[in-house]
Amino acid sequence: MKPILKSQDLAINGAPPAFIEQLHVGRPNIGSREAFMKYVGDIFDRRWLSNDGPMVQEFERRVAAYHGVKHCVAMCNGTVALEIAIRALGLEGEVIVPSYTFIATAHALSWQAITPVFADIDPVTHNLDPAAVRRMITPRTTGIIGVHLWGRGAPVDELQAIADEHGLKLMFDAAHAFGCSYKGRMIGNFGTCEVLSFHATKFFNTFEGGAVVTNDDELAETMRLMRNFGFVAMDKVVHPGTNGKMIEVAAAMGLVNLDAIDSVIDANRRNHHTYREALSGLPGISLLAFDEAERNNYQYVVMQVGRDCPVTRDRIIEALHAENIRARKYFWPGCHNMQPYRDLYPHAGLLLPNTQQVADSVVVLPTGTTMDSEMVRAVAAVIRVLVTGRA
Ligand code: T4K
Repeated sequence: MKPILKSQDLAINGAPPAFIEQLHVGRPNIGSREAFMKYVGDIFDRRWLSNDGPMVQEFERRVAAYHGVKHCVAMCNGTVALEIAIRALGLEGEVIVPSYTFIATAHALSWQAITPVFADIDPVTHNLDPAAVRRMITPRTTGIIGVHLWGRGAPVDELQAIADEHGLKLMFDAAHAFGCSYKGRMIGNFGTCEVLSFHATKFFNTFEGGAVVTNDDELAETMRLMRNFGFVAMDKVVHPGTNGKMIEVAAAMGLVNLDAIDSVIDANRRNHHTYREALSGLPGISLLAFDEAERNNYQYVVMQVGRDCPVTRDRIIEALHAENIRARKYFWPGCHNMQPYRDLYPHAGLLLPNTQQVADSVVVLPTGTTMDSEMVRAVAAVIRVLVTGRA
């Protein structure tokens, strides 16, 4: 598709928007380069690159303190952190998850021969619908993994009540929820444990990385063993395990980015509010809101295209891409429609009407520290022209 706008339509103070080249969902936020280089120098001087080094230990302490949780067990990425948490909790058989999530939530189960059973979401919150979770429980169900989608808390209390009633384990995929709160309490304190992702595209990154945060001493100890092949001491393995360790240079990036976190959240908040203002009044266009009484990271700007919008969601995506604005259809088409799971559940769509509807309507727009208000208004201008036919 050709760009729908000529560059002068988007000109700001007469200048064409060269920055349009760079607008991606998931552009990494990067803290002080000088501080990072200094840390790398320290790592080289110590010649300690991995295996529970001092940077990783410091990073774990700071992440745990930030979330007000007893333990942070840092890992090489969020997917391995999910796998280790699932195994440490002893999940097996079937585990209930949303289909409307990144594929890693489902893969972390099926990779361990556990069947992910997809429950529908609430069309307003995009999080698991507790009534749908209840409907999916069978004698083989051993647990529930809630996802705090977009950083907005899943219905923790309702899911905990279901888990207690049926003797199920409850954990959360909190990959989107670093630094967020639910009912005033920081994420990290819900279920038996919660899993964070620090992937490059997350608002807080360690290049690649993840962690399990928990208040359960025994579980934390088991996961520490599991991420390092089960070694308890030199030449002594006491538990089955894998290589899930975070490396020192990743922890250094994490420390630098922790120092910058307030300014990143400020930029995301500002961008979110600018989008809200710039997109207001467009027919069929709405922006997912954050509860300002909670702590939010605002890392995802989630626009929904309703049936009353004169243009379709896919046409909007196409037009944005033609302008080099790499908006995303997260998490279309839903895990249940991805090859490995579509074959497993050919009729899952019948049980997941809200998942289908939300997955078909979402456009995630670029944000983060690489964008300022002018850029946000330029992205909104493309959408406005498309929807109204006027600049
Ligand atoms: N659970 C949930 C709910 C998750 O969302 C995720 C990850 C996980 C679990 C698993 O955690 P990790 O194992 O990943 O730690 C991206 C990320 O790869 C993935 O981490 C993330 N969720 C997901 C939401 O987004 P893609 O397929 O969109 O990635 P990709 O390569 O298309 O990158 C997205 C955009 O970011 C591109 O337009 C370019 C830009 N980008 C990307 C990278 C890596 C950059 O500008 N710089 C970069 O370095 O999955």
